[in-house]
Amino acid sequence: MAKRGGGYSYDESYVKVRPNRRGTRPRTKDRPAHDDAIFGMVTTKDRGRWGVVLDRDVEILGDKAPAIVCMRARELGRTAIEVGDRVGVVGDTTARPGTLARIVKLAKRQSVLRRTADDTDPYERIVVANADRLLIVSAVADPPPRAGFVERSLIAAFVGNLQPVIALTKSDLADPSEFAQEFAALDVPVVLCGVDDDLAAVQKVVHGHITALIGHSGVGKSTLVNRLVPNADRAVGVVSGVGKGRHTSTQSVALRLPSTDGKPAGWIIDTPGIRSFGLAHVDAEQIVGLFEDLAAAAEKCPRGCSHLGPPADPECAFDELTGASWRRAQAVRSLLEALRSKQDWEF
Ligand SMILES: Nc1nc2c(ncn2[C@@H]2O[C@H](COP(=O)(O)OP(=O)(O)OP(=O)(O)O)[C@@H](O)[C@H]2O)c(=O)[nH]1
Ligand SMILES: [Mg+2]
Ligand SMILES: [Zn+2]
Repeated sequence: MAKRGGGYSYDESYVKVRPNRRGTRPRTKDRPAHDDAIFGMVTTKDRGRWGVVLDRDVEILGDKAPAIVCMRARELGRTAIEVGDRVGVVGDTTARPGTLARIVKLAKRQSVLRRTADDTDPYERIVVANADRLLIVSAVADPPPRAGFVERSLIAAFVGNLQPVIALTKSDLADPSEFAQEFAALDVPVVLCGVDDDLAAVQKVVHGHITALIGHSGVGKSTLVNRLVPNADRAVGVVSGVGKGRHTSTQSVALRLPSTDGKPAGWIIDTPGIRSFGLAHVDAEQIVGLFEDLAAAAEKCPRGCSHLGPPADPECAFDELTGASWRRAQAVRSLLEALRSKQDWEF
Protein backbone atom coordinates (compact mmCIF):
# COMPACT_ATOMS: atom_id res chain seq x y z
CA MET A 1 0.00 0.00 0.00
CA ALA A 2 2.65 2.44 -1.01
CA LYS A 3 0.66 4.71 -3.25
CA ARG A 4 -1.46 6.87 -1.11
CA GLY A 5 -4.00 8.94 -2.96
CA GLY A 6 -2.60 12.34 -2.09
CA GLY A 7 -4.46 15.52 -1.34
CA TYR A 8 -5.74 14.96 2.14
CA SER A 9 -8.14 17.68 3.00
CA TYR A 10 -8.90 18.76 6.50
CA ASP A 11 -12.15 20.53 6.00
CA GLU A 12 -13.14 20.26 9.63
CA SER A 13 -14.08 23.54 11.09
CA TYR A 14 -11.31 24.15 13.53
CA VAL A 15 -10.37 27.12 15.56
CA LYS A 16 -7.09 28.58 14.44
CA VAL A 17 -4.72 29.63 17.16
CA ARG A 18 -4.96 33.36 16.74
CA PRO A 19 -1.97 35.58 16.40
CA ASN A 20 -1.44 37.71 19.44
CA ARG A 21 -3.90 40.52 19.05
CA ARG A 22 -3.21 42.07 22.40
CA GLY A 23 -2.97 45.81 21.90
CA THR A 24 -5.13 45.83 18.82
CA ARG A 25 -8.27 44.59 20.43
CA PRO A 26 -9.11 44.88 24.09
CA ARG A 27 -9.87 41.64 25.86
CA THR A 28 -13.37 41.81 27.20
CA LYS A 29 -15.74 39.40 28.82
CA ASP A 30 -17.66 39.19 25.55
CA ARG A 31 -14.67 38.25 23.46
CA PRO A 32 -12.31 36.13 25.51
CA ALA A 33 -9.01 35.54 23.75
CA HIS A 34 -8.36 32.34 25.67
CA ASP A 35 -4.62 32.90 25.49
CA ASP A 36 -4.56 31.03 28.78
CA ALA A 37 -6.06 27.82 27.33
CA ILE A 38 -4.14 24.69 28.28
CA PHE A 39 -3.86 21.95 25.67
CA GLY A 40 -4.53 18.29 26.07
CA MET A 41 -5.99 15.22 24.37
CA VAL A 42 -9.60 14.08 24.43
CA THR A 43 -9.71 10.58 25.89
CA THR A 44 -13.47 10.08 26.36
CA LYS A 45 -16.68 11.51 24.98
CA ASP A 46 -20.09 10.87 26.50
CA ARG A 47 -23.34 12.82 26.38
CA GLY A 48 -21.98 16.34 26.17
CA ARG A 49 -18.99 15.72 28.41
CA TRP A 50 -15.44 15.15 27.28
CA GLY A 51 -12.53 13.76 29.29
CA VAL A 52 -9.29 15.59 28.54
CA VAL A 53 -5.79 14.68 29.74
CA LEU A 54 -3.76 17.88 29.85
CA ASP A 55 -0.17 18.04 28.61
CA ARG A 56 0.68 20.01 31.74
CA ASP A 57 -0.47 17.15 33.96
CA VAL A 58 1.33 14.52 31.88
CA GLU A 59 4.57 16.47 32.32
CA ILE A 60 4.16 16.49 36.08
CA LEU A 61 2.33 13.25 36.79
CA GLY A 62 3.22 11.05 33.80
CA ASP A 63 1.03 7.94 33.72
CA LYS A 64 -1.03 9.23 36.63
CA ALA A 65 -2.32 12.33 34.84
CA PRO A 66 -6.11 12.44 35.31
CA ALA A 67 -8.73 13.14 32.66
CA ILE A 68 -10.51 16.35 33.59
CA VAL A 69 -14.22 16.65 32.79
CA CYS A 70 -15.05 19.33 30.21
CA MET A 71 -17.98 20.81 28.38
CA ARG A 72 -17.83 22.44 24.95
CA ALA A 73 -17.77 26.23 25.04
CA ARG A 74 -20.78 27.83 23.42
CA GLU A 75 -18.66 29.62 20.81
CA LEU A 76 -17.66 26.26 19.32
CA GLY A 77 -21.30 25.62 18.45
CA ARG A 78 -21.78 22.02 17.34
CA THR A 79 -18.19 21.52 16.22
CA ALA A 80 -17.43 17.81 16.45
CA ILE A 81 -14.91 17.05 19.18
CA GLU A 82 -13.83 13.43 19.11
CA VAL A 83 -11.61 11.07 21.02
CA GLY A 84 -8.02 11.82 20.00
CA ASP A 85 -8.67 15.51 19.36
CA ARG A 86 -6.21 18.07 20.71
CA VAL A 87 -8.16 20.78 22.50
CA GLY A 88 -7.50 23.94 24.48
CA VAL A 89 -9.26 24.12 27.83
CA VAL A 90 -10.01 26.98 30.27
CA GLY A 91 -11.70 27.20 33.64
CA ASP A 92 -11.24 24.85 36.53
CA THR A 93 -8.57 22.40 35.42
CA THR A 94 -7.78 21.01 38.85
CA ALA A 95 -9.52 17.65 38.22
CA ARG A 96 -11.14 17.92 41.65
CA PRO A 97 -14.46 16.04 41.86
CA GLY A 98 -17.41 18.06 40.62
CA THR A 99 -15.35 20.54 38.60
CA LEU A 100 -16.10 21.27 34.98
CA ALA A 101 -13.70 22.94 32.55
CA ARG A 102 -14.50 24.35 29.10
CA ILE A 103 -13.10 23.34 25.73
CA VAL A 104 -12.50 26.58 23.81
CA LYS A 105 -10.13 25.51 21.03
CA LEU A 106 -9.84 22.58 18.67
CA ALA A 107 -6.47 22.06 17.00
CA LYS A 108 -6.11 21.09 13.38
CA ARG A 109 -6.21 17.31 13.01
CA GLN A 110 -3.25 15.25 11.82
CA SER A 111 -5.50 12.41 10.74
CA VAL A 112 -9.22 11.70 10.63
CA LEU A 113 -10.77 8.25 10.40
CA ARG A 114 -14.21 8.78 8.91
CA ARG A 115 -17.03 6.56 7.89
CA THR A 116 -20.56 6.90 6.62
CA ALA A 117 -23.51 4.59 7.24
CA ASP A 118 -23.41 3.40 3.63
CA ASP A 119 -21.74 4.38 0.38
CA THR A 120 -24.24 7.08 -0.50
CA ASP A 121 -25.03 8.57 2.92
CA PRO A 122 -23.97 12.23 2.93
CA TYR A 123 -23.54 12.29 6.71
CA GLU A 124 -19.95 11.60 7.72
CA ARG A 125 -19.00 10.65 11.20
CA ILE A 126 -15.54 10.84 12.65
CA VAL A 127 -14.57 7.58 14.30
CA VAL A 128 -11.34 8.91 15.78
CA ALA A 129 -9.07 11.93 15.38
CA ASN A 130 -5.27 12.14 15.28
CA ALA A 131 -4.53 8.42 15.44
CA ASP A 132 -1.47 7.61 13.35
CA ARG A 133 -2.04 3.85 13.25
CA LEU A 134 -5.16 1.83 12.61
CA LEU A 135 -5.41 -1.72 13.90
CA ILE A 136 -8.08 -3.39 11.79
CA VAL A 137 -9.21 -6.18 14.08
CA SER A 138 -10.80 -9.27 12.56
CA ALA A 139 -11.54 -12.64 14.15
CA VAL A 140 -10.63 -15.61 11.97
CA ALA A 141 -13.86 -17.25 13.20
CA ASP A 142 -16.86 -16.36 15.39
CA PRO A 143 -17.81 -13.94 13.92
CA PRO A 144 -16.63 -15.12 10.48
CA PRO A 145 -14.05 -12.79 8.91
CA ARG A 146 -15.02 -10.48 6.08
CA ALA A 147 -12.31 -9.36 3.71
CA GLY A 148 -14.55 -6.59 2.37
CA PHE A 149 -14.70 -4.95 5.77
CA VAL A 150 -10.91 -5.06 6.07
CA GLU A 151 -10.53 -3.52 2.62
CA ARG A 152 -12.97 -0.74 3.39
CA SER A 153 -11.05 -0.02 6.57
CA LEU A 154 -7.81 0.07 4.57
CA ILE A 155 -9.29 2.65 2.22
CA ALA A 156 -10.52 4.79 5.13
CA ALA A 157 -7.09 4.55 6.76
CA PHE A 158 -5.28 5.77 3.67
CA VAL A 159 -7.57 8.63 2.87
CA GLY A 160 -7.58 9.62 6.56
CA ASN A 161 -3.78 9.51 6.93
CA LEU A 162 -3.47 6.53 9.29
CA GLN A 163 -1.08 3.63 8.78
CA PRO A 164 -3.11 0.40 8.77
CA VAL A 165 -2.17 -2.96 10.28
CA ILE A 166 -4.43 -6.03 10.10
CA ALA A 167 -4.80 -7.76 13.48
CA LEU A 168 -6.24 -11.28 13.53
CA THR A 169 -7.86 -12.62 16.70
CA LYS A 170 -9.30 -16.02 17.69
CA SER A 171 -6.45 -17.89 16.03
CA ASP A 172 -7.27 -20.66 18.55
CA LEU A 173 -10.56 -21.31 16.73
CA ALA A 174 -9.33 -21.56 13.11
CA ASP A 175 -6.15 -21.47 11.07
CA PRO A 176 -5.46 -17.76 10.47
CA SER A 177 -3.29 -18.32 7.40
CA GLU A 178 -6.24 -18.75 5.05
CA PHE A 179 -7.70 -15.32 5.83
CA ALA A 180 -4.24 -13.71 6.01
CA GLN A 181 -3.71 -14.96 2.45
CA GLU A 182 -6.40 -12.55 1.26
CA PHE A 183 -4.00 -9.67 1.89
CA ALA A 184 -0.74 -11.30 0.85
CA ALA A 185 -0.55 -9.21 -2.33
CA LEU A 186 -0.77 -5.99 -0.34
CA ASP A 187 2.00 -4.24 1.49
CA VAL A 188 0.09 -4.19 4.78
CA PRO A 189 1.40 -5.93 7.89
CA VAL A 190 -0.71 -8.73 9.37
CA VAL A 191 -0.22 -9.58 13.05
CA LEU A 192 -1.76 -12.34 15.15
CA CYS A 193 -3.22 -11.30 18.48
CA GLY A 194 -5.57 -14.03 19.65
CA VAL A 195 -5.70 -14.90 23.32
CA ASP A 196 -3.06 -17.61 22.85
CA ASP A 197 -0.74 -15.50 20.71
CA ASP A 198 2.32 -13.73 21.97
CA LEU A 199 1.67 -9.99 21.81
CA ALA A 200 5.23 -8.93 21.00
CA ALA A 201 4.40 -8.18 17.35
CA VAL A 202 1.37 -6.06 18.11
CA GLN A 203 3.17 -4.32 20.97
CA LYS A 204 5.83 -3.27 18.52
CA VAL A 205 3.17 -1.85 16.20
CA VAL A 206 1.50 0.27 18.88
CA HIS A 207 4.46 1.37 20.98
CA GLY A 208 4.90 5.14 20.88
CA HIS A 209 1.89 5.67 18.60
CA ILE A 210 -1.74 6.64 18.86
CA THR A 211 -3.46 3.52 17.60
CA ALA A 212 -7.18 3.15 16.95
CA LEU A 213 -8.77 -0.31 16.96
CA ILE A 214 -11.74 -0.94 14.73
CA GLY A 215 -13.70 -4.03 13.81
CA HIS A 216 -17.06 -5.71 14.01
CA SER A 217 -18.68 -6.28 17.36
CA GLY A 218 -17.38 -9.39 19.12
CA VAL A 219 -14.07 -9.73 17.27
CA GLY A 220 -12.12 -9.16 20.48
CA LYS A 221 -11.04 -5.50 20.43
CA SER A 222 -11.63 -4.93 24.13
CA THR A 223 -10.08 -8.30 24.97
CA LEU A 224 -6.93 -7.18 23.15
CA VAL A 225 -6.98 -3.74 24.81
CA ASN A 226 -7.17 -5.40 28.21
CA ARG A 227 -4.05 -7.40 27.42
CA LEU A 228 -2.16 -4.37 26.11
CA VAL A 229 -3.24 -2.11 28.98
CA PRO A 230 -3.42 -4.35 32.06
CA ASN A 231 -5.45 -1.90 34.19
CA ALA A 232 -7.83 -0.92 31.37
CA ASP A 233 -10.70 -3.06 32.60
CA ARG A 234 -12.66 -2.79 29.37
CA ALA A 235 -15.89 -4.75 29.45
CA VAL A 236 -15.80 -7.85 27.27
CA GLY A 237 -18.96 -9.33 25.83
CA VAL A 238 -20.28 -12.37 24.09
CA VAL A 239 -20.47 -12.68 20.33
CA SER A 240 -24.00 -11.61 19.46
CA GLY A 241 -23.98 -12.28 15.71
CA VAL A 242 -23.99 -9.74 12.93
CA GLY A 243 -27.19 -7.72 12.86
CA LYS A 244 -28.39 -8.90 16.25
CA GLY A 245 -26.07 -6.24 17.50
CA ARG A 246 -25.68 -5.80 21.19
CA HIS A 247 -22.38 -4.02 21.28
CA THR A 248 -20.41 -4.40 24.46
CA SER A 249 -18.42 -1.21 24.00
CA THR A 250 -20.62 1.77 23.15
CA GLN A 251 -18.12 4.62 23.41
CA SER A 252 -14.58 5.18 22.17
CA VAL A 253 -11.99 5.46 24.89
CA ALA A 254 -8.29 6.32 24.68
CA LEU A 255 -6.11 4.38 27.09
CA ARG A 256 -2.47 5.00 27.87
CA LEU A 257 -0.13 2.14 27.04
CA PRO A 258 2.00 1.14 30.02
CA SER A 259 5.44 2.66 29.94
CA THR A 260 8.45 0.44 30.41
CA ASP A 261 11.11 3.15 30.57
CA GLY A 262 9.32 6.14 32.09
CA LYS A 263 8.73 7.67 28.66
CA PRO A 264 5.21 7.99 27.22
CA ALA A 265 4.42 4.72 25.46
CA GLY A 266 1.51 5.94 23.36
CA TRP A 267 -2.23 5.50 23.35
CA ILE A 268 -4.64 2.85 22.26
CA ILE A 269 -8.21 3.78 21.35
CA ASP A 270 -10.89 1.12 21.77
CA THR A 271 -13.98 1.80 19.66
CA PRO A 272 -17.48 0.30 19.57
CA GLY A 273 -18.03 -2.46 17.02
CA ILE A 274 -18.82 -1.16 13.54
CA ARG A 275 -21.51 -2.91 11.54
CA SER A 276 -20.98 -1.22 8.19
CA PHE A 277 -18.17 0.91 6.90
CA GLY A 278 -19.59 3.31 4.32
CA LEU A 279 -17.14 5.26 2.20
CA ALA A 280 -19.37 7.92 0.66
CA HIS A 281 -16.73 10.53 1.53
CA VAL A 282 -14.01 8.83 -0.52
CA ASP A 283 -13.09 9.95 -4.01
CA ALA A 284 -13.62 6.98 -6.36
CA GLU A 285 -10.56 7.95 -8.43
CA GLN A 286 -8.26 7.31 -5.47
CA ILE A 287 -9.31 3.79 -4.64
CA VAL A 288 -7.69 1.60 -7.31
CA GLY A 289 -4.28 3.16 -6.64
CA LEU A 290 -4.39 2.13 -3.00
CA PHE A 291 -4.19 -1.62 -3.69
CA GLU A 292 -0.91 -2.81 -5.21
CA ASP A 293 -2.45 -5.71 -7.14
CA LEU A 294 -5.26 -3.63 -8.62
CA ALA A 295 -2.95 -0.71 -9.42
CA ALA A 296 -0.64 -3.08 -11.33
CA ALA A 297 -3.57 -4.56 -13.27
CA ALA A 298 -4.95 -1.10 -14.06
CA GLU A 299 -1.73 -0.28 -15.91
CA LYS A 300 -2.69 -2.93 -18.48
CA CYS A 301 -6.20 -1.56 -18.91
CA PRO A 302 -7.16 0.43 -22.00
CA ARG A 303 -6.88 4.19 -21.62
CA GLY A 304 -9.87 5.64 -19.80
CA CYS A 305 -10.98 2.28 -18.40
CA SER A 306 -13.36 2.81 -15.52
CA HIS A 307 -12.66 -0.76 -14.27
CA LEU A 308 -16.33 -1.55 -13.92
CA GLY A 309 -15.96 -4.56 -16.24
CA PRO A 310 -18.17 -5.70 -19.10
CA PRO A 311 -20.25 -4.36 -20.70
CA ALA A 312 -18.87 -0.87 -19.89
CA ASP A 313 -15.21 -1.97 -19.90
CA PRO A 314 -14.91 -5.23 -21.90
CA GLU A 315 -11.10 -5.15 -21.82
CA CYS A 316 -10.59 -4.26 -18.17
CA ALA A 317 -7.48 -6.10 -16.91
CA PHE A 318 -9.20 -6.75 -13.59
CA ASP A 319 -10.87 -9.68 -15.35
CA GLU A 320 -7.50 -11.43 -15.69
CA LEU A 321 -6.86 -11.42 -11.96
CA THR A 322 -7.19 -14.61 -9.93
CA GLY A 323 -7.64 -15.66 -6.32
CA ALA A 324 -7.81 -12.99 -3.63
CA SER A 325 -6.95 -10.24 -6.12
CA TRP A 326 -9.89 -11.23 -8.30
CA ARG A 327 -12.22 -11.17 -5.32
CA ARG A 328 -10.83 -7.78 -4.29
CA ALA A 329 -11.32 -6.45 -7.82
CA GLN A 330 -15.00 -7.44 -7.68
CA ALA A 331 -15.41 -5.76 -4.28
CA VAL A 332 -13.74 -2.59 -5.52
CA ARG A 333 -15.90 -2.63 -8.63
CA SER A 334 -19.09 -2.62 -6.60
CA LEU A 335 -17.70 0.11 -4.39
CA LEU A 336 -16.73 2.21 -7.44
CA GLU A 337 -20.18 1.70 -8.86
CA ALA A 338 -21.84 2.83 -5.64
CA LEU A 339 -19.59 5.87 -5.30
CA ARG A 340 -20.03 6.88 -8.94
CA SER A 341 -23.79 6.52 -8.78
CA LYS A 342 -23.74 8.70 -5.69
CA GLN A 343 -21.57 11.26 -7.45
CA ASP A 344 -23.79 11.28 -10.55
CA TRP A 345 -26.75 11.73 -8.36
CA GLU A 346 -25.20 14.63 -6.50
CA PHE A 347 -24.33 16.68 -9.58
N1 LIG B 1 -11.64 -18.09 21.52
C1 LIG B 1 -11.35 -16.80 21.57
N2 LIG B 1 -12.25 -15.91 22.06
C2 LIG B 1 -11.91 -14.61 22.09
C3 LIG B 1 -10.64 -14.13 21.64
N3 LIG B 1 -10.63 -12.78 21.77
C4 LIG B 1 -11.81 -12.44 22.29
N4 LIG B 1 -12.59 -13.52 22.49
C5 LIG B 1 -13.98 -13.56 23.03
O1 LIG B 1 -14.85 -12.87 22.11
C6 LIG B 1 -15.91 -12.24 22.82
C7 LIG B 1 -16.02 -10.78 22.41
O2 LIG B 1 -14.84 -10.06 22.81
P1 LIG B 1 -14.79 -8.47 23.03
O3 LIG B 1 -13.38 -8.17 23.41
O4 LIG B 1 -15.86 -8.01 23.94
O5 LIG B 1 -15.13 -7.96 21.56
P2 LIG B 1 -15.21 -6.44 21.02
O6 LIG B 1 -14.57 -6.45 19.69
O7 LIG B 1 -14.65 -5.51 22.02
O8 LIG B 1 -16.79 -6.23 20.86
P3 LIG B 1 -17.65 -4.84 20.90
O9 LIG B 1 -17.23 -4.10 22.12
O10 LIG B 1 -19.07 -5.31 20.94
O11 LIG B 1 -17.32 -4.13 19.62
C8 LIG B 1 -15.60 -12.46 24.31
O12 LIG B 1 -16.36 -13.54 24.76
C9 LIG B 1 -14.13 -12.78 24.32
O13 LIG B 1 -13.75 -13.56 25.44
C10 LIG B 1 -9.69 -15.10 21.12
O14 LIG B 1 -8.58 -14.80 20.69
N5 LIG B 1 -10.13 -16.41 21.11
MG1 LIG C 1 -15.47 -3.85 22.99
ZN1 LIG D 1 -9.82 -1.53 -15.97
